[in-house]
Amino acid sequence: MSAAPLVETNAPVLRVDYLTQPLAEVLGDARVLAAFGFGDAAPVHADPRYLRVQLPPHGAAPFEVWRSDRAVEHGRDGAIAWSHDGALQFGALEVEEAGDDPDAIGTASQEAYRQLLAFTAASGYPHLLRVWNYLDGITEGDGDDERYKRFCLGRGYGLGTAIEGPLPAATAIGRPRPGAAGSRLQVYWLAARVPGTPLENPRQLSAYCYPREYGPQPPSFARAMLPPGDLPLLLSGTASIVGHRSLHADCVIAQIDETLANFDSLLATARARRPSLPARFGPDSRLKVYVRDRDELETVAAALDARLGPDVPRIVLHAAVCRRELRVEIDGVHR
Ligand code: 3EB
Repeated sequence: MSAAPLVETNAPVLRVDYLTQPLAEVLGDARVLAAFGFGDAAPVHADPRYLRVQLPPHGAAPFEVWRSDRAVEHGRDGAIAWSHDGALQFGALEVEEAGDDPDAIGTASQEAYRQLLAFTAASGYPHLLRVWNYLDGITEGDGDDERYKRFCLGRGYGLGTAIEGPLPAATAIGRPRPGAAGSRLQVYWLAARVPGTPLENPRQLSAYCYPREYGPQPPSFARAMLPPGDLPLLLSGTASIVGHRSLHADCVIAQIDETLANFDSLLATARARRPSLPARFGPDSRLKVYVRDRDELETVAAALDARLGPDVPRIVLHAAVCRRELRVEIDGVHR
């Protein structure tokens, strides 16, 4: 007769949806691990599962909601807001930049990653799957003093021996307003009790191997993370970079096409591990699109309408990418 059921009843479930109902209703669902609102018009709410990300959306943005299939616990521990469902943890942390520190962003990122690692380890979710980093004035400063490069250095120190990997998938994006007194680094993450599989993209040099010209500390992230079980593929911020070079500095449309070609290649890599993943983005993908110039928001939205059609849910945000010549970056999840 039939063997014992192969269904792993404890297997985590994770759904990402873009929802337009009121925030109170979204957070009323006890299975919600995390919810994000975009732009200054997004509500403020004390629930530790909710985070406002101050990137202005193109048009009205929905909430981005990450849901489990079981009851979620949540709370705060010092500066860290957390939630977990027994298998997965979301955490969020903000670190103020000290006004009198010439390397305020480096100091803040080191502190953020030190706290992040201590918390994930102590709480029993030591496997970092995905991290999002938001900073002000990301390309301000020159040479090795550029703020993104200082961020990478601080992140490297904060990671300590964890920098040896496995590294999480990640996004590092700038808030579009210029850096000012009162800047703060916002970091949030998804961690798990069991590890995922980091993936690299054969069209791109691994970011952690970027040559010295991009800064003293190569960026510490993997191109994607394939979590265990049936969880969606977690896609890092992806731009018009082939090898380690930025391409098409003068054309946002060409940058979009190069970025989508990078995703084709990344999805092919993921499908070698999990053949059930679709080869192209579709109705179960969720994309976030970051556009540097306000004037190009509409162009990018229209180009994606033409390339992806209406069936691939996406949110277009005004944000600064971490290389000055990059006009657009896309991240998301895929299943
Ligand atoms: C790139 O491919 C674009 O420093 O965490 C993308 C995703 C980028 C994450 C990070 C940076 C980061 O190099 C930039």
